[in-house]
Amino acid sequence: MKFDVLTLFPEMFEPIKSSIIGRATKSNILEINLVNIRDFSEDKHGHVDDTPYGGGAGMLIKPDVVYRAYNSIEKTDNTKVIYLTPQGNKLTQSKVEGLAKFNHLVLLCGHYEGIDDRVIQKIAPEEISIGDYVLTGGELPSMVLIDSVSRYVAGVLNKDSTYQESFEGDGLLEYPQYTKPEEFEGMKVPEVLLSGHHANIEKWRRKKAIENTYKKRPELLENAKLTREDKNYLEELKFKNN
Ligand code: 4GX
Repeated sequence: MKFDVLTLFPEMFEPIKSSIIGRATKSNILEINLVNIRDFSEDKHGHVDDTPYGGGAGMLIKPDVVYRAYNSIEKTDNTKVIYLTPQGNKLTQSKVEGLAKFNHLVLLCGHYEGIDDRVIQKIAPEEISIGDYVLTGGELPSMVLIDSVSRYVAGVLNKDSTYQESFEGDGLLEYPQYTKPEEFEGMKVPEVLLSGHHANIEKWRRKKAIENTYKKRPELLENAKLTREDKNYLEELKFKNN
């Protein structure tokens, strides 16, 4: 999978050169190409922004500069162009899964007060927001998108393919996990996890995932994929908590 990132601050992307995403780029499973919008300024001073018509605070990125940067990127029929903005569609896990079906994402990062609207009209990217809060630019949202989408690219995570099907696609929170020591500050690891009885372990984990979701994010249960047995357990929990 290839990501082309259009940004005025390519140096902000150091964090995704470490850890899992860094390893995946080094082994050519992912390609992250940072394109500096400033390189497409034709101004003798390298200016990329200017004041807004009609007045107001701050600076806007000039449309022609962004358009030249955008046109420098080769697209295919499997390319999707995205503009990170608080006005966009929310980046949810199902959105992430959908984006992972493309093999080329072009991410446009605004900064300052944003980008001249005409080039947004011209490019017609999908607008995506990572959440209802205001950041200083689209760089952190781009990194969030790259990180979350990359988890779906084969070979990025070292886990067997059944994991995602059994625990991630169902919209529940995770079950609690434990490692050594067997006792920490007087708290023991649940007995079932030491039993080696895999069917019982799976049942226990499923119940804990449901319990966790019910206690911490009950609204997620509306869209969770629950079996008859899950629903029975949920009713039991509701009864106990009333
Ligand atoms: N989820 N930002 C974009 C620049 C900007 C300003 C005005 C358009 C209009 C954000 C978010 C986010 C901050 C990215 C402002 N663009 N992006 N930037 N939340 O807050 O995606």
